[in-house]
Amino acid sequence: MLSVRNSASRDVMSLDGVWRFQLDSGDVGQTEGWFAAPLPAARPMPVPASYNDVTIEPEIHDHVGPAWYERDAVAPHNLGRDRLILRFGSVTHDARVWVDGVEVAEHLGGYLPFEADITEQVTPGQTFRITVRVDNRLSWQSIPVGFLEEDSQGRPVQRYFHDFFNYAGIHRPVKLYTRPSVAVTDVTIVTAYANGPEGTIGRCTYTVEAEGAEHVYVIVKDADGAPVARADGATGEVIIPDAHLWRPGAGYLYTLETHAVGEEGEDVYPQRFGVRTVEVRDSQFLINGEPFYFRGYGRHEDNLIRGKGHDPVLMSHDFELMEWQGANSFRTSHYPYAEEVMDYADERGFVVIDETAAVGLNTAIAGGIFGGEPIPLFSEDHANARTQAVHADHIRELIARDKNHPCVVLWSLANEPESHTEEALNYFKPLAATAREADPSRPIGYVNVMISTPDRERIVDLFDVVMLNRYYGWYVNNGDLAGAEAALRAEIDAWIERAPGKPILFTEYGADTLAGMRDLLRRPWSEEFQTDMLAMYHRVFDSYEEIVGEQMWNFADFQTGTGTTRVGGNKKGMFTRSREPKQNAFVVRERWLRMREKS
Ligand code: BDP
Repeated sequence: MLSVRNSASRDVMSLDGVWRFQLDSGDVGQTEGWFAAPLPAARPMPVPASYNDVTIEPEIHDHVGPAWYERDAVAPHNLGRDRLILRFGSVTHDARVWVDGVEVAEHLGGYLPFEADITEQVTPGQTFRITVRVDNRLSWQSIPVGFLEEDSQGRPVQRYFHDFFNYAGIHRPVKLYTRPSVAVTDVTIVTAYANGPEGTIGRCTYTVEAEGAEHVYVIVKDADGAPVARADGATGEVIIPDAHLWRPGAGYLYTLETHAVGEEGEDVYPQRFGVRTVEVRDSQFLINGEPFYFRGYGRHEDNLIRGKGHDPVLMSHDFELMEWQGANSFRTSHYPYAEEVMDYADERGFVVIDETAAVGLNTAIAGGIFGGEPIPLFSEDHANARTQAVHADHIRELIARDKNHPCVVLWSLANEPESHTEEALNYFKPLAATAREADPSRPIGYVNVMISTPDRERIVDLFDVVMLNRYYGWYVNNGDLAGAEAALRAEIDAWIERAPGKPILFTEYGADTLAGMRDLLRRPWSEEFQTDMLAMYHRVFDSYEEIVGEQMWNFADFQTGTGTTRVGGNKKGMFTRSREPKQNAFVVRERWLRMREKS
């Protein structure tokens, strides 16, 4: 799906701001037709934001079920023969949308965009009402999975197998945009380059899909907007003389200006891209043919008050912090991030591991939390063929959204799924094929959980890299760093034997750390322990050539559900939730700046 861009033929209007909002605790809104008239008892609610922390009402914070948003908008008075599209960056988790009482869209999954052509529902220059039903419930057939229980008062409680809080609402910008009826509907770009006597020759292989077009042509413009090459036809190749590569730390971007011309007019769509290659070979991760070492973090879209609502101020600040620290990459743990974040990473030359929302496909991890009989995960009554189909659709949607981002170098199909059983192999085999079919140009991986050790693991052969989340020193060998180091080394040795030739990437390692807690004995939970534990991991990583990256857990403290292992959230952050550095941030900064200088 194309991003929303302004162009000579497209106008964009923002619908962000304060909307009207109402909980639907009895799930009666749909049968009572809340979409057909203004909401019966609405209150204000900002968009984009999670609704949970905006008010101080427990009913809203802990709500499980549908909630409704509504606002008025005005259709452009000069619409002419253009189409009018209503687009949501994300609505978490499931959405239904009406315009003046007419249903125009439905979307499953909380972290990807969707849109609806509402031209027939509006009159140019007239006000219309947008109504959105947001349902935050997770089931065995959603991605991520979850299930419902009741508390002692008979109220619904959402259970899930990941720790971050189940924030909900309209999380990303909402836009109205116009485009001609002749329209560019998709663009796919794959790049390559060759170094020769005349410098670097870039090659951009492209495919444009267009509606109602008789003729398609493309112009490549450089970062200053100067045209450097052009080609005719909906598919083809453009050669870029003297090309600037997109490199980690130097995000040079070109634009493929695509023109679709038909009887009804012309559409112009500017698709940005970078010239770069990605390849996995001989235990190395190569970007532009050079070994790349990932320095960075697993992150979350999470902050005070706004929850998972996209905020350009916070986004910019987070990138400043990452750069200050010498990081060059992050993983979009544990769901696709806002398109604005991906654009920004492209521009700033950050390298991104792009992860699906398939987190917590693993009932073993939460076994201790819920007690009772273990749940057979991949089975008819739980994660079944329908779940797999939803997961496959989600992978296709993610790749369709992010395929042209040079920052994305690797697709992560799941975080810590069950991966040591025959059922897991059957579940993931077709999904790996789905990802490869949707994008043959990038490597794929999944993030392995600690209990799926190399002697038990069954699915790694489907993937190009080994991605490990390890907590030796924290959940295992807590406080015993000597024991942790021995266990870590033994396991790395076993992975090298189990998956020869595959690069190994540490996608999580960390210790809960209460900011301000100092300890002369350097024990767990103190700032000293976090520093010591990460230093131990880094010493180990430095002694293996097969290890191609360190992404610690987590960039910042983040909100979770409550529980005996969480004190006001997950505290494994390098920074606090309000972005103050812990002591460790300065120590890791020295290491990463040194590494940046050498690379
Ligand atoms: C890992 C998960 C991550 C958690 C982390 C932790 O991938 O989402 O936040 O553990 O417990 O298992 O801190």
